[in-house]
Amino acid sequence: MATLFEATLNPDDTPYTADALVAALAGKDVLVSSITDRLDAALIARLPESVKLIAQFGNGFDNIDIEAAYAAALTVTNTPSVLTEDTADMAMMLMLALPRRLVEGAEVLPRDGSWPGWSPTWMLGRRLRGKALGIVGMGRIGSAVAARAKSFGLAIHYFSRNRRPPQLEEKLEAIFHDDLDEMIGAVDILSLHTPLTRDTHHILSRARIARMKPEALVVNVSRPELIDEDALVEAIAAGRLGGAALDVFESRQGISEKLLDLARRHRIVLTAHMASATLEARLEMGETVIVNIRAFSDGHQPPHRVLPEGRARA
Ligand code: 8YV
Repeated sequence: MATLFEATLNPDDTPYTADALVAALAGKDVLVSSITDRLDAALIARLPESVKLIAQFGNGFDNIDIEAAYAAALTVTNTPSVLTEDTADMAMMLMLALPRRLVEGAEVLPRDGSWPGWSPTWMLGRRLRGKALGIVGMGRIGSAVAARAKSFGLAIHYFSRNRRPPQLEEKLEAIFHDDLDEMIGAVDILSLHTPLTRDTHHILSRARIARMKPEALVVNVSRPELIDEDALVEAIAAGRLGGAALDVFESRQGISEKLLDLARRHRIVLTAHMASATLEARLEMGETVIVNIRAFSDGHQPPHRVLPEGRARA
């Protein structure tokens, strides 16, 4: 981007405050944002008039008030597809990590080499094959997770706003549920792949957590706000739920002590919002941002335009 455009970079990766962002955008045409930039209606109202495009470096765009941007005649784009496979890999890794005690197994080895050796009941976990996986949101990432999970011998169940075509269901042997509550009560692992919207905030609510099987696991590589985290932590701590593997969790006030405690006790696996963090994905995300900017600045509809809910693409 620095080669192609007159780019002003945020060199130390510390998210800008609203004031600093507005100041940095004086006279600029494009804002390349990421998930750490909160572009709410108030911030959008303060953007300099020169700014016409918000080119998000990311698939998710819940940090942007899309309605407000649209009303202000700003174009918003994102970078879908290029991080699908890496994110699905991470979901699969987390799905295996808890039942197969991956983190515990890596930590238990004494650093001084004094490990006494193997025994038949050493590090017993639980088998993944034969379990039922419930996918919430069968979009690109959800489908990529389902394809992997099928080859690991999991039975695929899904809940999605729109039922997927029969060819896909057949390929994945996926069972569609139009009732999320009912699916939640039937699966051993629940993996969340829906974007964060007004409708999906706390989609895994306290009431739904209470419906889960007592040994069930929750996997989340999407957004923390999809889960009522207090309810999740309480259920796991009380032994009413098997555990959780979370790449995303509430951290605005620091990671909660209760969450950390369950992680120390290996009831929860926590990773550092890294599901799409491969060199390949980051480069392709950058390329996609450039394609969006180029198309827009040449007067074309950028390929990855994001519109408010219910508005068809022009
Ligand atoms: C990235 C993500 O961390 O794309 C997303 O929606 O959550 C992550 O893959 C993010 O894109 C950085 O802006």
